[in-house]
Amino acid sequence: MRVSAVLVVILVAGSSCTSQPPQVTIESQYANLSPLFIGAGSVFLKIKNTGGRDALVGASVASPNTVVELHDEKDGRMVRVDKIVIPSRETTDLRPGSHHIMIFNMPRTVQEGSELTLTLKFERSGEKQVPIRFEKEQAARSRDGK
Ligand SMILES: [Cu+2]
Repeated sequence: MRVSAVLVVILVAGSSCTSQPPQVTIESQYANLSPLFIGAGSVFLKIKNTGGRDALVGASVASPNTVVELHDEKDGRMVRVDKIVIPSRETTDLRPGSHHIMIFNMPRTVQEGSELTLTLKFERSGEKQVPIRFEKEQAARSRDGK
């Protein structure tokens, strides 16, 4: 008796975790006007991700001359980065002294109390808009609560 059965085993394990879509929400956002440079400010927020991994790859505001950059801080100095990795099932905190978003060359009409709509661009989630309100640096700092 000849046995010529072929067993095909399809493994569906392994990659299921990374292929899961990200579930990104933005929380606790606030913005500081720069005390040093007119028209510059920094934005801090939390990116909550209950799904698969993602990355923040850019940001913009709807003002033609305004430049928005992603920054990190290394050895007390700010450096521009191309992306901020948003791990799966974690909350990524953009905060003073760490990753943050910088806005340069804002219109002169932007001052304390002004609001702008910031558009965040994610590698996998696409664009997400978030309203930000500019505060005095002092007021924002005290929020960290030490
Ligand atoms: Cu910066």
